[in-house]
Order: sequence, then structure tokens, then C-alpha cells
Amino acid sequence: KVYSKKDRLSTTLSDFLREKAIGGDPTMRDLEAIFSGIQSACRSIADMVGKAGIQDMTGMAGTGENVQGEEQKKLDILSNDVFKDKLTKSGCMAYLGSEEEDEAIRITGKFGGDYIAVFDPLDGSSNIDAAISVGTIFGIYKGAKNAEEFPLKKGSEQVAAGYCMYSTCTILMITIGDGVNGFTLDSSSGEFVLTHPNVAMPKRGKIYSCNQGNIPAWPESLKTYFDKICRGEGESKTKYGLRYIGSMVGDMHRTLLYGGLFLYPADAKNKNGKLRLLYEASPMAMLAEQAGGKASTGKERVLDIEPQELHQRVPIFIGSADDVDEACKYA
Ligand code: AHM
Ligand code: MG
Repeated sequence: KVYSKKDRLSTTLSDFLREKAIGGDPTMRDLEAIFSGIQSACRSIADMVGKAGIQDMTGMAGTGENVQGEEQKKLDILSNDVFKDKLTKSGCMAYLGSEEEDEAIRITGKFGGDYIAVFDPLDGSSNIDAAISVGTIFGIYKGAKNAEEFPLKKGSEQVAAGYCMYSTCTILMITIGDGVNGFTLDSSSGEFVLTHPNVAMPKRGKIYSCNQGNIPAWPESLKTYFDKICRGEGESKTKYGLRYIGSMVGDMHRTLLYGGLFLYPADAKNKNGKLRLLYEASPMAMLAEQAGGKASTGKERVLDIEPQELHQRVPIFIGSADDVDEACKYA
């Protein structure tokens, strides 16, 4: 659908989903309920992130390390609680898998449903105390009602995915498998308004985004690639520039809008890269592909990986199609 500016700014996320649910597709009706929970959770998290400094919510929670050996921040825990609560109350969930939970959570009883949500409630939280952009990432799968154990599904089976970025404004970017649309929170009405309809990533960009401090541990071939693009000697003969926030949501939001390459490759220390397949790489990969881009481990499409466990890590090269293709030749 093509939106005029007036249509766009009068379309809220709820309107957008309602329109798709009319006609009776049962999955769309469920997604409407699920996204109603997600919207409400993201609004609360945005509020907490904004007030963290004045409500003593910065800093460590003091709960020790999570299953991935990372210390939890107060806001990691609060965001996780909000996300779990709102998703459960959608009445559609069978399982929830979170970065902040060692094991997946089974939802039964009156709230139990057929869907799986995997999420990182507050990604990039090392940035939070400096008031730098952070975000929530999520992927939604279907078909778990009768599963005795948490079903591990490939990213290509996601029925929806998205992220919410808490930055100078709060933006929720989503896909339900028919393109990518972005909604900005209007803090006076509390509604997410359609500000980024039908997002299309440029086929090639001129920005790369990675933790360049890891380069000494990278494979030699990848170092060659960077040498080339930084000198303007890559396939596009353009000299690339670096942008790196260190919050995947922020770095991916820019990549979706401006194009370019975001990567967290495997290195000598992190054999499988750093980012988690289920709730970081796969949702972003679905968004990238739905916006015309690509996502690869360097060897295979991220969305084709059969996961082995909830917190599995994966190397990632994601962004503009031509940039991902070129970088993967050196991966
Ligand atoms: P987190 O889930 O513990 O916040 O870690 C994920 C974050 C991503 O947002 C970001 O892309 C990456 O870690 C940055 O890692 P590094 O600090 O190694 O550059
Ligand atoms: Mg994370």
C-alpha cells in the first residue's frame, strides 16, 4: 500500500494491524493481540529508559551473572519483566525465550496459546548509563501449543519480527512478512504513528559498522576487505566511513535507513561471534531481508540456520545486499 503523508501520519500501529486483521486471517488476529502487548511493553520501557537517571534505575542489579556470563543491569531485569508480562497477557503465547532468562518459559492455563516469542528486552544495555540508544529486539513464531519442550525453529519460520529503539525518539520497526514498516511513539497520545512505511534498504551503502577493536583477532581475509573499502578500492570504488554505536538496534536502524554493512564476525576469541541467533540475529535478518537486504554468517543465510539452543551465538554480516555479498567473499 502506498501512503500519502496525511494517511501515514493518521495511521497508528493499531490501525495498521486492524486493517490487516479485517478479513479474518486468524494469524493476523493473533498478531494484533501480540503487538498490542509489544506496543504497551515498549511504551513502558521507553518511559523507564528516559527516567532511569532520576529514578535510581541506572547501574547493576547485583543479581550476579546470567547464563551467558553477563552481569544484569537493573533496567535489563525491569524490561524483561514488562515484556514477559505483556506478552503473556496477549493470551497467545506458549513459550517465551529471553536473553535474561536461562531457560525458556512455558505459558499454560488461561493465558496459554500457540506462539513463541524470543526477545532481548534491552539490547545494548552497556550503553544505558551514558544515555546512548538502546533497544528491544523480538521474533515471533507459531505452532507451539502442544510442544513439550521449547521448540527451536529456523529464523525463516518467524511470522513476525521487529525492534524498538529508545533514542531521541522511540521507534518500533516491524515486519509481519510483507515488508518493513516503522512507527514513532507520539508521547502525547501514547500511539505509535506510521512514520516509515515500506522501508527499502539501499542496495549498496557506504558505511560499515563493527567493533574495530576486534580487528587484530579477525581472519586475515577480512582485514584485506576492510583495507579495500576504507581506501575506496572495493567493488563499488567508494571510500567507506565508520559508524558504530555498540547497540545493535541503533546500528541496524541506521543500516536499514541509510544502507551499508553491520557485522559482528567470528574472531580468535569469539569463535561464533557475539550476537545471539534467536533474539538478535534472526529478527534483524528477517527485517533486513524484508527491506531488500541480506543477512549471512559469512557462509550461510542466517534465516536458514537450525538452532541448537536458546542462547546460541552466530557470526553476522547484515545490511545492503551488495555489501553483504561482497563482505562474505572475504569471510
Ligand atoms: P548485550 O545483549 O549484552 O547488550 O550485547 C549485545 C550488544 C549489541 O547491541 C551490540 O551490537 C554488541 O553487543 C556490541 O558488542 P561490543 O561491545 O563487543 O562491540
Ligand atoms: Mg542483547
